Amino acid sequence: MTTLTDWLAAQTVDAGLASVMQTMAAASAEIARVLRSAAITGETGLAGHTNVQGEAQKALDVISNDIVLSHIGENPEISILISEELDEAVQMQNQGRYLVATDPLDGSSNLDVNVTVGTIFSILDASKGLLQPGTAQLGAGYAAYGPATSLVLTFGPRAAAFTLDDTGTFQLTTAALSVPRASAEYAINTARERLWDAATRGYVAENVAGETGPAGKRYNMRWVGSMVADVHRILMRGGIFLYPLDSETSAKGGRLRLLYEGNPMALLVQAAGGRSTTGQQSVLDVVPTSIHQRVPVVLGSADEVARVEAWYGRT
Ligand code: P6P
Repeated sequence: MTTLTDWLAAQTVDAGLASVMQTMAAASAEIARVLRSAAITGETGLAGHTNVQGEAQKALDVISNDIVLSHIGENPEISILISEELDEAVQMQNQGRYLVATDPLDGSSNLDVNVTVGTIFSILDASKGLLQPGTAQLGAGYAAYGPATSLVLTFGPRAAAFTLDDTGTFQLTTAALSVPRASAEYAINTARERLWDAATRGYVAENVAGETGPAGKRYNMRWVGSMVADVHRILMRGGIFLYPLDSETSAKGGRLRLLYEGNPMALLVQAAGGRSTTGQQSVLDVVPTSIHQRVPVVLGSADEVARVEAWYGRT
């Protein structure tokens, strides 16, 4: 087996950048340990606070953010942290070259029912400011806390997957993830159908029409309600994830956040041969105007994303 440390050493990337990945991997392994016993220690209750999104913070959101902050503070290569759980960007004591944007615990509404949640992160050059498009990312990754703890990373050219072993070491389990171009599985919250735009409605209707419809094949639908879980499934076996603009989210620019959900996930999926779109452009091309900006996100198997883009092109 190849450990994360060995894999990073073999990558042709700056040692400082590799150390940022190690830092986020170590933080993720600690969060995994905390989650495993949270129901026993009673930490899944509300923290009594709300985050910048106005969402009730779970105790574990706060704990996970603190864990990330602690690990990042120990890495002199990281000078700025942007977190879903913090209103403003944090200037660390260190003058390092790198900025990390993270959702420390995405999907935390699933915690009480023991459904996979995750930590998502994006790595940028701190000298280029807080508001950089996804194409500027130097790396990205997520940890998925499920039956196993998976870590999926990219520096751009490819995406690799690791699994946490019982010694707390991440072992390489897939050296190069590849999202199949075609798929018959889509992920969208269908309870929002009445809010969808014509393009989303048209694309989903073709899927529902199955073998006798325009798509000419039978589709299945999966929606976990945890982006990390849905995206991990897509990276492992293909499919498409949609959280498009709808009549309710359009006022805020979308549901998911650009810097620490849309961008890292789009970079990972594209590194594995998939595609992403907001409906109008690649997620990675959106130039942020604020650190907690929201964005519509469609990503996954290239042929499926292309069908969605075609629907937006004609509506
Ligand atoms: P809905 C979790 O809160 C999250 O940010 C993503 O992880 C997930 O894909 C989405 O929201 C779920 O949204 O509308 O189904 O609750």
